[in-house]
Amino acid sequence: MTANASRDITLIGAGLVGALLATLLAQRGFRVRVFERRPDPRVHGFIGGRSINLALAERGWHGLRVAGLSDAITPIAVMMRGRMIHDTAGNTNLQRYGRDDSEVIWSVSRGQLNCALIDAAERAGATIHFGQRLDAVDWPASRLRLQDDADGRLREVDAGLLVGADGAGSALRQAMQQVRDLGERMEGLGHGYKELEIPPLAQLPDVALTPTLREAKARGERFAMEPNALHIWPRGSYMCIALPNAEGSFTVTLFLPSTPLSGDGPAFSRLGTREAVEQFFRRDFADAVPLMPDYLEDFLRNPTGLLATLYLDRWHLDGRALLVGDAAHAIVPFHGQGMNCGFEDAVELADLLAADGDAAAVFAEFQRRRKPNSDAIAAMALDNYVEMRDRVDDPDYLLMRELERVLAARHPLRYLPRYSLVTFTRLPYAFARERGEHQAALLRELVRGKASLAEVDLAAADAAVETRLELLPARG
Ligand code: FAD
Ligand code: 8R5
Repeated sequence: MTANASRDITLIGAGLVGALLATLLAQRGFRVRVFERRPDPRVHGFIGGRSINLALAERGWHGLRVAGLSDAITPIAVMMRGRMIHDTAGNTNLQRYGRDDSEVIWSVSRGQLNCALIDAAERAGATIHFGQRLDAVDWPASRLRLQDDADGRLREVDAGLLVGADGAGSALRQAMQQVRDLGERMEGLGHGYKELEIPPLAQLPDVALTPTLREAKARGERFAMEPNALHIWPRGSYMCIALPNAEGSFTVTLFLPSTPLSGDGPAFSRLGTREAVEQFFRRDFADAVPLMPDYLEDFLRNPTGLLATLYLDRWHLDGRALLVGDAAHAIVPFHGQGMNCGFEDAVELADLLAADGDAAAVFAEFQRRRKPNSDAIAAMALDNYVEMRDRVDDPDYLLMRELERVLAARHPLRYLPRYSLVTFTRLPYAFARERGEHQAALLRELVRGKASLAEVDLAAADAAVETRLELLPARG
């Protein structure tokens, strides 16, 4: 081994997490080599990524800040202040996420974000080999087999220290499983998703528009709905959401059971024809239909995405290989935290590797620190599906949210809603989950049998907060 062996790192995957990690490691003096299956998205456009935009929150921004990239991303991000709830009659209502505009989330284009991260990795000195798919690992010989995606040719290179950021279907994970049982468990949700689009206002024909929207279009407004919100059409056991894109469109996602939950419940399995899809959308999403001129074609043409949580007992093969991001802990999307969590992984790993040359010790410590937190966000993401699709328009829930805001304002050092802990702080996810449980138990007791905030005994609520909730750690 050369003296510098431990400063050489091979990454598999230049997706969001791999490209950020490559940047952070190169900035810390590591020699970083990345193999990415897809062609260079800066040359060939962004392919294979079905989603057009993602929600970026504090944990994600922190990763970008550490890499020196936040100033490059800010101009392409669209602020989302809260949830815009669309009821079946087409009425809308904005529920703010935070106290003010300092507590918001941001919609960014996946393609632009990935390209910016790849540029940064190369600027920092990393070498990215595009069109190179990891095919297999020869562990005894410490060799990687790669396949060139253009001509299908196989080649072998030295493995070195391996980090897999190759996503939920990780090839490195599969190769690791051949020599060590990682305790993999994939839990399907039984729901899938379909992506549709609301184009920019200028592209919508006047006949489809309400008089108000027609005027907005004539004034040159870009968006067909409120741009600074995450739109939700909650419908009980399913929902649609929409996130704004900077150029004026929205990416709409329908989340729906794969097969019916009840006799007459809607499901992807029942939406095989144009007529069925049209009937379903006209009944449940009537206000969105006029804004989606191509939704029937898109629905029938676009693939149905699958939703699952991936759990592993082990993320590493002693000091030889480690999994990060979705390759280690893919989660369901309902908290918008998959990338945010993966960026936390990247920062934590880069810091650990920079501080200690013993890869086996670093990988074990990484898993020890991150696994409780990825388990916690996996569970909270599952909870948030029920909240988004079923509870956001329920009176009991709204009363709890109202009381929660009052308590958070009266006790800023003790009470912070779980959504805020996850989204606006960098306190560990496991802490957010535990604190969230205590706060939820307290809220449930305080609103039991109450119909409005006026009936809640605030003095008793204050006392309960003071005695039962410890002071929060300084916001990390
Ligand atoms: P990926 O981004 O999947 O990157 C993996 C990379 O590895 C890819 O570039 C792939 O080509 C490459 N690769 C795969 N196999 C090989 C191989 N054999 N050899 C070489 N390279 C390989 N998260 C949020 O925080 N907020 C959101 O709003 C949000 N919205 C989402 C919307 C959609 C539609 C989806 C699907 C996910 C969303 N997520 C969101 C989750 C987020 O996309 C993931 O958590 C994040 O991309 C994980 O990053 P990653 O680098 O681990 O994996
Ligand atoms: N991922 C998101 C949230 C929480 C919003 C809230 C939810 C689409 C496939 Cl479903 C979803 C959120 O609680 O009000 N923040 O960010 C992103 C989400 O879905 C993404 C766009 C998605 C996978 C399809």
